[in-house]
Amino acid sequence: MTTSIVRATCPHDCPDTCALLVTVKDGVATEVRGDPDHPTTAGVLCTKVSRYTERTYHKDRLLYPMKRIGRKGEGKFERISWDEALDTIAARLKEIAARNPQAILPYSYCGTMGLVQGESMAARFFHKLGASLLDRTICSAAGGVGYKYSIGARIGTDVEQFQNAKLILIWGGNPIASNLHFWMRAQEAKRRGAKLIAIDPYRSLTAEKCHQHIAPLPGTDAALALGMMHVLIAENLLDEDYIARHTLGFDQLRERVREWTPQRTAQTCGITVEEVEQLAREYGASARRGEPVAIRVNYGVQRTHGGGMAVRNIACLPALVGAWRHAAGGVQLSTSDAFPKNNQALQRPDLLQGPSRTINMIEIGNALLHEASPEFGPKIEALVVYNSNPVAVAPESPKVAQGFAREDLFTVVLEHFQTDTADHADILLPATTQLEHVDIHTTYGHMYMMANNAAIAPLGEAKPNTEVFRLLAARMGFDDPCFKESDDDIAAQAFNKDDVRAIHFDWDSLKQKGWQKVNMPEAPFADGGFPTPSGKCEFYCERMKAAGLDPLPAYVPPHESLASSPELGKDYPLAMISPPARNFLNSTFVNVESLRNTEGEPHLDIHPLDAAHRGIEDGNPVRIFNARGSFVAKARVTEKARQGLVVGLSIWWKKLTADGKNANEVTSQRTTDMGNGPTFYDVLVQVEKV
Ligand SMILES: Nc1nc2c(c(=O)[nH]1)N[C@H]1C(S)=C(S)[C@@H](COP(=O)(O)OP(=O)(O)OC[C@H]3O[C@@H](n4cnc5c(=O)[nH]c(N)nc54)[C@H](O)[C@@H]3O)O[C@H]1N2
Ligand SMILES: Nc1nc2c(c(=O)[nH]1)N[C@H]1C(S)=C(S)[C@@H](COP(=O)(O)OP(=O)(O)OC[C@H]3O[C@@H](n4cnc5c(=O)[nH]c(N)nc54)[C@H](O)[C@@H]3O)O[C@H]1N2
Ligand SMILES: [Mo]
Repeated sequence: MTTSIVRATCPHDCPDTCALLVTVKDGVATEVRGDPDHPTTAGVLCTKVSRYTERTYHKDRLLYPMKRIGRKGEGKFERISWDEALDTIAARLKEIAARNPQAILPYSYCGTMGLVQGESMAARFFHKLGASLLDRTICSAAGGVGYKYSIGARIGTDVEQFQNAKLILIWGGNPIASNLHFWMRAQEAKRRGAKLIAIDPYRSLTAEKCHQHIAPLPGTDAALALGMMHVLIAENLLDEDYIARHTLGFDQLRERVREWTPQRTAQTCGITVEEVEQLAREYGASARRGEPVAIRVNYGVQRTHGGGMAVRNIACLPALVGAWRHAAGGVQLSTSDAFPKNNQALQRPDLLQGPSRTINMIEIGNALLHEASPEFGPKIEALVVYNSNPVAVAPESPKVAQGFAREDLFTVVLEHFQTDTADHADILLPATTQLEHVDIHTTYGHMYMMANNAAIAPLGEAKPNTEVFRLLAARMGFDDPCFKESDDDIAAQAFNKDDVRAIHFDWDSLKQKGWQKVNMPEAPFADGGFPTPSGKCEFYCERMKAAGLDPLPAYVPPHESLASSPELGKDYPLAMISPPARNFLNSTFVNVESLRNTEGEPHLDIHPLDAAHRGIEDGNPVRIFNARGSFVAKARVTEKARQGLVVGLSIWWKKLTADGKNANEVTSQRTTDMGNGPTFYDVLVQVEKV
């Protein structure tokens, strides 16, 4: 028996991007462990990924190409050869492209975060074809834009510093579920005497374990940050020297926040005046004492109409109190911009021969149902889906499902499993998992470049995404040399080596070592140097003005809330959010029995008073509905959900629920104030006993 240990990387859409050690015995992966030497992984994996072999060798893995033999969505397929599959696809794409290539749309997101199996060969293929472009906004677009307006780039406090902080605000995140290796640092900080405060409308697993939990109404975080600024300024809890040297627009900011009294803030956010004042005082006073104060702002704050502005406002707070002076102070949203990714080489946008239209992925429901028009362009005739499960994850699912059910739509899906989306494919192609292919990764939660070696041979006839697009490119007659590059060739081009951050990057040695930190200063803004046009933290932002936005921190209310849409609130008086369940990764892992059994079935957490009012008792099946749709879940009557809020942890596969529906039946396709992002947590519903 031969046994080897292969260095790999967790491919999932999670800030932690763990370093893995895969044990392989006679060609079979028997165990996946966290690398004890990798500083952030520290030998620890989440429950999901420690079960990675269970997913890889799952009895339902797609192992052969198939073609549809039933109705769309019915899930009936028949095995075909790769030649037949690829010939069919190439013939259809050629025929459509001859009329108008923009009638073809690729749809992908972060099933794998790998730069090779994500947007490399696939992007080259669709650029060369001249297909419609996809605006990949479904997750982090709003916050990313807002953060950059304030501090210039998606960089911030290094996760490896958080254990040294004295106060940590965990704002709109549930790291026990979604950012475990940050949580390990936060717990270490707690052991060393730090205070942890969770800001979350829901008493999440994380909020339960913090010293304090403040529960504002969804979509009101921008107001809470304004109220904090008001108190910090009114009570002079400021770092005047830092403000003078490294910020822009303090005087205008002072004027702006004058109106955001603790009373007004408390009323807007649905919390108490004391909570507003005490939060600001604690933050400002701790910084005043020279202690590192840190904010981990996560994605929960940016899934409502004003999500961009909320992140922008929060990103202004550290500069006011001089928190950036410490390596363990400041704020982290994402570390994505720490990596000098060479998108030009990976994706070859230059292959696109003319301008193409862009479709926003969160509006896929509307887009698929759109007829041709001068503004819209051609009707979508073909859809190629990889690394994503839009029928389960995209908002306003009734429209998405209706679009995918169109008999005149030609749909190709590359997948590991027969997901809700795969059920609608005309041609379904088996994809390799991370254990079966090569990749290179950046991360959005730490600062290591990560390598993934293939641990085992592909199962069945599965192929990497890259190989599928290589083979299709050959059939389409695309002869640019870039369509012949191997996965290793592509990985070797992933980073711009002229950039000081990755000057030491070398693919061969990265593959050997598994990971390598980028060159970044420990305390990135201790001496200012923000990557904004002014070089300062921009309280006043000219770029926002140019984009038609308020150039100062402001409050953008939700599209749907009792305060902002009282008419709608009469019929649908409850706010609904649907954040990730701990044992799922978006809709990935829902079909792994051991994990699904731990989650049980779809639940709806509802406050005792809201439940009593509707005659709902714990355990009752309830129907959650609004004008867009409805779904059924089992009520959990609990004070974890604040009054006026219901919570349905997600994202369930529709076909694995009792009624074949999930929380996205009721979410909307409306977008955020910045970045055209989604508003998954900006939803009013009504709930009734069934
Ligand atoms: N186990 C697990 N881990 C994951 C994922 C998963 O599905 N499962 N998904 C991954 C992905 S793609 C992402 S983007 C991240 C997301 O992970 P996070 O950044 O943690 O974001 P969310 O899970 O969307 O929401 C986190 C918390 O925000 C709260 N929240 C909702 N609305 C608001 C609001 O308006 N204001 C405030 N302050 N809080 C609000 C929710 O109640 C929730 O507890 O996690 C990644 N990690
Ligand atoms: N209601 C509600 N909806 C949400 C959210 C929410 O909080 N609430 N969160 C949103 C967020 S933050 C995000 S990021 C999106 C996530 O949406 P998606 O990125 O679509 O994520 P998943 O649902 O995990 O689907 C990824 C699919 O890719 C497949 N896959 C993985 N690796 C590979 C590969 O190498 N090749 C191929 N071909 N396929 C692969 C997996 O099997 C899986 O089915 O969902 C969004 N939708
Ligand atoms: Mo996400």
